[in-house]
Amino acid sequence: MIRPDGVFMDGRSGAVPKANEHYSKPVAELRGLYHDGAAFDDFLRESPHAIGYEVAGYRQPGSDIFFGTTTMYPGKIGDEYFMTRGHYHVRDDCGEAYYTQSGTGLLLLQTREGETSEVEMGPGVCAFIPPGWAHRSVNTGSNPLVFAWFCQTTAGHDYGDIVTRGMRRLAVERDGHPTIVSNPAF
Ligand code: M6P
Ligand code: ZN
Repeated sequence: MIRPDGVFMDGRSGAVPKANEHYSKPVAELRGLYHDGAAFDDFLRESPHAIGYEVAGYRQPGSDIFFGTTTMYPGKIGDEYFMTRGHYHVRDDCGEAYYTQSGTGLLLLQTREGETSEVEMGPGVCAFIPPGWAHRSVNTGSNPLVFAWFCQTTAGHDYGDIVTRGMRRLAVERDGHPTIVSNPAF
C-alpha cells in the first residue's frame, strides 16, 4: 500500500524538500526555441551558464499522479521572454493543472488542430490544461515565476512537433508590455 504524505512546496523559491526528481534547464539547451537566433547567440556569449528554469517533482512508485513545482527565472532572449520548451502529452486523455504561487506569466496553449489559447498566470490562479492541449509557460515578470503542477504519471511528454515547428503564438515584449503575436516561422 502506498502511504499518504504531506509535501511542503515553497511558493516563493519553488523548493520541495521531499522531491525525488529534479532538473535544471540551462538556456544553452534551448537553442532553436527562440525566434531570434542572433539574440540567442548574443545572450549565450554574455551568460553561457544561465539557467532558464528548474523542476522539482514528488513521485511515489505505483501512484497514478505526481506533482511538484517549476521555478522559472526572469529574462528575455531579444524581445521574447524566458519560457519552457512546451509539450503535448503523449496520452491525449491526460490534462494537467498549474497553480501559480508567485510571479507573473502567461501560459500559451494550442491543439494539434490549430486552436490557440492563453491563460494569465499569477498568484492564486490555477490554470486548467485540458487533455489534447500543448502547453508552454512564459515568465513575463521581473521575479521568478513559481507554479505547482499536478499530472498523471503516465501522461508522457511529446515535444516533437514543438521542437521542429515551434508554437503558433509567441509572448514578446512590445512597448514594455507582454504581447502575444503570431509566430512568423510556424
Ligand atoms: C512543468 C510540468 C513538467 C514539465 C515542465 C517544463 O513542470 O509540465 O511536466 O516538464 O513544466 O516544461 P517542458 O518540459 O515543456 O520544458
Ligand atoms: Zn504537461
